[in-house]
Amino acid sequence: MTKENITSSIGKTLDRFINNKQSEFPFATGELSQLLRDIALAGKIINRDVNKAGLSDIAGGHGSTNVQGEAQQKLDVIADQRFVRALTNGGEVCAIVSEEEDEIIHVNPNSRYVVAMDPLDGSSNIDVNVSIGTIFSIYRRLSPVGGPVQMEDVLQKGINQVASGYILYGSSTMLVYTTGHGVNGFTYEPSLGEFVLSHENMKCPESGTIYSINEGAYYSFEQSVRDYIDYCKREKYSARYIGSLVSDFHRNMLKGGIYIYPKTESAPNGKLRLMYECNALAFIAEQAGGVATDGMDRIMELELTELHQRSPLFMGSKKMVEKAQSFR
Ligand code: AHM
Ligand code: MG
Repeated sequence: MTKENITSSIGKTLDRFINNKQSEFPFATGELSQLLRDIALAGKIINRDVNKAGLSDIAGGHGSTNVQGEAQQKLDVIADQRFVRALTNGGEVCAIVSEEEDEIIHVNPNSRYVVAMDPLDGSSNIDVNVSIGTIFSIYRRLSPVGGPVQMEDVLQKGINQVASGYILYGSSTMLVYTTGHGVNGFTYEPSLGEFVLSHENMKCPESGTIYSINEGAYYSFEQSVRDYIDYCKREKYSARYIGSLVSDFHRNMLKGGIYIYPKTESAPNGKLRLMYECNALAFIAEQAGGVATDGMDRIMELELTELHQRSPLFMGSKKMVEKAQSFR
């Protein structure tokens, strides 16, 4: 074993990693650490559900729509319930905003943290055994602890996030998170029931050759986006689009690439939700050395005026996002 192997933290469990990190902050109270553990627990439960979806009666449509009018899958609804239950029982959050719920869910008024999440992203892939993910974002409330949660506690800019992350249910299950001190990834070891550190201090290459966009909508994109796609083709880049944001983002972060969900004719503000999709992943992207914009401005500095607000998203390797924006 080399010295490098011995000093690396690879193989450490998520619990131990979180504990060690907490002790690096002298006044940490442990609430955020516990909250991250609660999220990991919900992730394990959803992982179990996702893995046996084809065998139990939880695949397919739920017959309902969410606040944005999108058809909900049974697993969307189950994942939402799992998270809300885990975070409610954990007691570390005062409010939850979920893609699947119209309004703020008020939880423990004596807690300091707000969680925004997409419990199961990539709805169109749930039924067909393709990778899907959970996305989460954590804020500290602005109003005093003990009182009712206010809209201002929830509608905070992405730069106020204290932590964010995602769980990817892929060929293996991974939890990736940041608290603003780099990005670390943990692979789930099912026989141990533990997330184990596998990707320490993840970094997004400055440039790459993968572009991820739903090219089927080419003719409803702005001319500048079409021009960038044409550029990618001339450069013989690889087109890779899973249609699950977490999976497309994760691959591009590891290999170097760009993910784009621009404005379209039918979605003039883009499709993705600013709070719990764009901001959450933008924090990870930036912490890994990447970039996230709406095609012009930094995602994490955009004003929020409503819970389920949408935004265009250009995210990934720094030089690729800059190049895409140069066609404007
Ligand atoms: P969802 O939250 O309803 O699952 O929608 C978000 C998903 C992203 O994961 C994915 O990148 C995108 O929608 C795909 O949309 P499209 O099918 O328009 O390409
Ligand atoms: Mg989503």
